[in-house]
Amino acid sequence: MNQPPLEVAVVIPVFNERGNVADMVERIDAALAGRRWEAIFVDDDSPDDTAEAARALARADPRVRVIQRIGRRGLSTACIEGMCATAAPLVAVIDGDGQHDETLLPRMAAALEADPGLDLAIGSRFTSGGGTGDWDRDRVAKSAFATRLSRHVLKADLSDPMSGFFMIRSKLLRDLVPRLSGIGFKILLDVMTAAPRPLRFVELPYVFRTREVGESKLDHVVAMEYLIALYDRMFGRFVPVRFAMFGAIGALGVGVHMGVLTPIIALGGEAAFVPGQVVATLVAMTFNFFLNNALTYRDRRLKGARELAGGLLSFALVCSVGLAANVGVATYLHQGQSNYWAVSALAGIVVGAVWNFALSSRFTWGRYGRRRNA
Ligand SMILES: Nc1nc2c(ncn2[C@@H]2O[C@H](COP(=O)(O)OP(=O)(O)O)[C@@H](O)[C@H]2O)c(=O)[nH]1
Ligand SMILES: [Mg+2]
Repeated sequence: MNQPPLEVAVVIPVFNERGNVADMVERIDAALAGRRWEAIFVDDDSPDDTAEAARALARADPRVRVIQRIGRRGLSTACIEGMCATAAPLVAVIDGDGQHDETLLPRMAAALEADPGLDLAIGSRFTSGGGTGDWDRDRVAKSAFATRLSRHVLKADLSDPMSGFFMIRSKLLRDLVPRLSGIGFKILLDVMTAAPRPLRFVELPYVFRTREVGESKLDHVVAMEYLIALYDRMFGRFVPVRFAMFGAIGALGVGVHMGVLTPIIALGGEAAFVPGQVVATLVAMTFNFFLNNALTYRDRRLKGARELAGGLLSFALVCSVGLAANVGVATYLHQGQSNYWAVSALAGIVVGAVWNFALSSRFTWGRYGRRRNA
C-alpha cells in the first residue's frame, strides 16, 4: 500500500492493433522508467481481438488496463473515455501503432509539473526539430491544408493542431468533457476549441514514425470526418450536423426525383405523370436511404441484406408519413394566402424533413449498439 502515487496515465486508442500492444507497453515502460504510470488501451471491439491481446498483458502487469467498447466506433470518443477512466493527475493520448515518439512522455510530464499554469503539452511534427518521416507529398499537402483550415476555428497559434499526441491535466479534461463534440478523430482540436478560455500549452517536437505492423484506419474517412467536426464547432449549435447532412441529402434526393421524372414525362406525356411520380419517389427514397446509411448514420450503418431491407422499409414508412405532413402543412398554410405559396411550400418541407429525420433516426437507424463491429 505504500507505493508512490500514480503520476501519469497513457491512453492508447486501438483498433486492429493486436500486433502492436505488447510493443507499446514495452516502449512506455522504458520511456517512463522511474515514474508511476498506467497504460489504458481503449479498444472498439476489434475483429482481430486486440482487447484480448491487451488483457493478456494486463493479467501479468497491473499497470496495464483495458477498456473494450462494444457496438461503438470512434477515435475521439475512445480517447475521451480512456482519459476519464484514470485517477492519475496527468493523462496522455498516444497512437497504438508506434508512430508517436513515446520518449516525449517524460518531457511532457516534466513540463506540466514544472509550470502549474500550463494546461497541456503537445507533440508537434511541425515545429523546429519535428517531422513527418517518410510521408509522401500528397499527404503533407493535405495535412497542411487541414491545419490551415483548423486555424479559423482554433484561434490559437498551434503548429500541429492535428496532432493526436499530447498530455493534459486530467481534471481539466474532465471539466471539458461536457463541451466536447467527440466527432471525428481530432481530439486535440476538440479539446482546444471546447475550452472557454485559451489553454496554455507547450509544443515539443517529434518525428512521426512509419507504421510497421497493421494498417491505418483513418485514410478513407479522414477528410469527411474532419469537415464534419469543423462544421459542428462553427454551426452545430444552430443546425446539428446530422440534421444538416440529412437535409442536404434530401435536397439531392429532390434532384434525383426530377432527374427520373423528366424523361418519363418526356416519353409518356401527361398520362405518365402519376406512375412517373411513383417511380421517381421510390428511386429518390432509395437513393436517400443508402446515402444516409453511408454518411449520416455511418457510425451505425445497417449492413447485410436483411438489415438493409428492413431499414429501407421502415425508412419508406417514415417518409410517407413525412410526405403527408409536408403536404398537409403546406396546404393548410396556403389556404387564403396564395401570394405566399413558396413560404407555405417551404414550411411544409421543413416539417416533413424534421419528421423524417426524427423518426428515421429512431426507427431506421435506432438500434444503436446492438451490432458488433466489422
Ligand atoms: N478505439 C479506437 N481506436 C482507433 C479507431 N480508429 C483508429 N484507432 C486507433 O487510433 C490510432 C491512430 O490511427 P491510425 O489508423 O494509425 O491513423 P493514422 O496514423 O493517421 O494513419 C491507432 O492506434 C488506431 O488503432 C477507432 O475507431 N477506435
Ligand atoms: Mg497511425
